[in-house]
Amino acid sequence: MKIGYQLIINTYYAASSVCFRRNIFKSRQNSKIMTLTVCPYCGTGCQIEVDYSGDHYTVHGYTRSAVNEGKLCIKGYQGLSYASSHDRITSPMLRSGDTWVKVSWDEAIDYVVKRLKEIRDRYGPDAIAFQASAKCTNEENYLLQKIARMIGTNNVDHCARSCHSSTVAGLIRTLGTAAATGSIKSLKSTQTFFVIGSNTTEQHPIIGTTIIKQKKAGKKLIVADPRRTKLASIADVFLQFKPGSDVALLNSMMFVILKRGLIDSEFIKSRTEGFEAFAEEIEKYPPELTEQITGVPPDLVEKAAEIYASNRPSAILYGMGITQHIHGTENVMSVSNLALMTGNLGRYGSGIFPLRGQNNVQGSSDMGALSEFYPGYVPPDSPGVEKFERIWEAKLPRKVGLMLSEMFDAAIDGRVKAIYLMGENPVITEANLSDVERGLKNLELFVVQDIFMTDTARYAHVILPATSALEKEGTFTNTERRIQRVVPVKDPPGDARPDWWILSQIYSKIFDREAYRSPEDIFNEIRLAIPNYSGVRYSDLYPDGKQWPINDQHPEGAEILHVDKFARGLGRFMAIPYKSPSESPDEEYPFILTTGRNYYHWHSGTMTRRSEILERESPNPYVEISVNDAKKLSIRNGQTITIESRHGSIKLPAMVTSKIPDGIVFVPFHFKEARVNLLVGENLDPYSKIPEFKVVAVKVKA
Ligand SMILES: Nc1nc2c(c(=O)[nH]1)N[C@H]1C(S)=C(S)[C@@H](COP(=O)(O)OP(=O)(O)OC[C@H]3O[C@@H](n4cnc5c(=O)[nH]c(N)nc54)[C@H](O)[C@@H]3O)O[C@H]1N2
Ligand SMILES: Nc1nc2c(c(=O)[nH]1)N[C@H]1C(S)=C(S)[C@@H](COP(=O)(O)OP(=O)(O)OC[C@H]3O[C@@H](n4cnc5c(=O)[nH]c(N)nc54)[C@H](O)[C@@H]3O)O[C@H]1N2
Ligand code: SF4
Ligand SMILES: [Mo]
Repeated sequence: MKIGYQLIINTYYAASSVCFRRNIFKSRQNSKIMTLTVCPYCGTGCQIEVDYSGDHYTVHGYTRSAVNEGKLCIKGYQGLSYASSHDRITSPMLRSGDTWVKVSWDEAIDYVVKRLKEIRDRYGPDAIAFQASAKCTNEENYLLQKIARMIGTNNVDHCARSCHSSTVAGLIRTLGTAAATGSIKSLKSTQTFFVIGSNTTEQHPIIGTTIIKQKKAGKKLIVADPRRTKLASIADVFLQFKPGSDVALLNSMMFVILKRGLIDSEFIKSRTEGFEAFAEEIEKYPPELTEQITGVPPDLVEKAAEIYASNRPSAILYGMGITQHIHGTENVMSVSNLALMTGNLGRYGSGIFPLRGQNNVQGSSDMGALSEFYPGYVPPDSPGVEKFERIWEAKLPRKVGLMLSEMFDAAIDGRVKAIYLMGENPVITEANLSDVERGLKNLELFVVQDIFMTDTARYAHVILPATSALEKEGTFTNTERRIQRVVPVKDPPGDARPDWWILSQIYSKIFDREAYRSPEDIFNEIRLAIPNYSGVRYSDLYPDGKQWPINDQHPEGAEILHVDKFARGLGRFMAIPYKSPSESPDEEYPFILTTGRNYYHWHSGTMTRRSEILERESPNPYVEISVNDAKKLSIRNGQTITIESRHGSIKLPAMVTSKIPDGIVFVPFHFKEARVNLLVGENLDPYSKIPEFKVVAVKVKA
């Protein structure tokens, strides 16, 4: 029986030299005391209630949550067991030859501080690079970027580079803010969903469920994806198109909207700029012509355009199919054009939803764990940096730093001598893997702060054991800008310590400053640093989170952005011509490889592959190939085949499926047994430096 929710006060939480008391929201359900926290997986940010006792997790969705209303996907229910896995790292370690020896925290931290100072003094601050983590809290990311910048370098970045960096580059140019413009709740008022390059039911399942429910209630659904996703199979219009041809497809939809007079002229006149040059560009994309590029029949483009523009409010939801291209930023700006010309911004139920991937990638970006932005998206060369010089009492660097995708090359050619990496696993997840490994081997200092001995950690000189999201305090910001409290539900294993505590010790010793006492202590500084976070107290974020901006104008936060005016003033149209991807199929490499994810696993698999149930559902690597192509190449379902690109080759079992069209193969990047990023080259988007994970020319050999 559920007895209901209550506040259990004075829960005691200790981390070595720091001890503090917290008010923690608990409920008694049956005989268990459930702790309210946030799911550590995707950017949806579902609130979960967890009990961990007797080596077993009981998990419920929090029914009062504005995000998930009690629902969870399989990773929320079955994916938490990684935290109690027997092979967590439990002690700091220093390399000694080919192995590592356990040391005390004092020894490990003194060593890291001494080596960082030596390298800075010898080679300059830009010889050090920091990799932050969207798995970690806002407070932890804020602290890591602060350390980097106080050392004197903007070489600090994280996995947003491989993910939504093109969203940041694109939407800041067109709207002024790079975040979802509406709330998850507002999608209940959406009349038309346009899902492009997002496998929502597998990658943001709770948002996917909302779309399915709304579709069943009579709302319209358009899906654009090279693969027949679950949403594609129930869509009113499915635009199955060639990977990398998004701009041509979007321009042709906009051509139809313009020709049929379905634009919102009043909105364009009063709230936007640049329409004429943009309109001139899309004139060149009649659907009959773009069919040669996209492969989509003109009548489908016309139908999609008409539904999107006339059944308003319409919302565009997009993912990596849009962002992970050498034209990722232009794809994003194209999406923005479509919403602007139809007035689908600033109104409830409309909007643009870049579905943020990691649990805290929105927050890590807000915190300035990006080499081109200080906290709150302040560029390094702008006068805004003076504020940080005041708050941090330090002289700060003014030139853009190295991006994640550039750090390994810089390690190869010796510009970077030390990398401090927190919570990333680039040896599986970065593009152009052979260069990543060459770079890591070349470093004088490589510090890895993780919860497991990852494939990347094997290159480390120092390993620092962190606590997981289930063992620490702080805040995550989800895909709808909701800042939510993360609360410990179990004790950390061995001598693992929270990331914020480790960073705070290093900060205190490098700069001879007082260490932070708690995540709340750091959050209070974040409020001073970032205007969008300024108006909320840490204690007011629990049990319900709040959506930024939270400031004097929006004391309770804001569900919808750009209501009266855009963050940059006027919304800006961009004229975007279609350009082909960096690799196209040819005689030698006749297939297009596109990469991504599945429902059960998470990125490099360090977390989900430790869950017996998730691993049972998806135990092996695989490559999806069409029934026709398999027949032509005499490939049987399950047969091990070779996929080879200009950059490398892997062997893995074939999954013969009608989900994928002829000429395209798909490989999820979760499996270290078949690292697909050995096949992905070094081509980057010029604005955002995101790698082209979605289009690689390959050959397939039986
Ligand atoms: N289960 C699970 N969930 C996750 C993750 C995970 O690893 N596992 N990762 C999280 C993270 S960090 C992220 S960023 C999100 C990513 O979430 P998504 O973006 O939804 O995931 P992807 O599988 O990378 O790609 C999405 C879709 O893009 C399509 N696509 C491929 N090429 C193109 C193209 O050229 N154009 C278009 N329009 N579409 C194309 C693919 O067929 C795929 O259906 O998921 C988050 N959620
Ligand atoms: N081919 C291909 N490659 C891709 C993509 C693709 O679509 N195709 N997608 C890209 C995208 S969108 C993303 S976001 C990246 C993801 O790339 P990564 O961020 O490198 O992937 P993860 O496996 O999530 O790595 C997170 C690491 O953090 C550790 N960790 C978990 N919790 C904590 C914690 O609390 N503290 C600390 N210190 N560590 C913790 C985990 O053990 C793991 O090692 O991959 C990119 N790579
Ligand atoms: S949808 Fe995302 S946040 Fe919600 S339970 Fe699933 S993985 Fe966790
Ligand atoms: Mo991501």
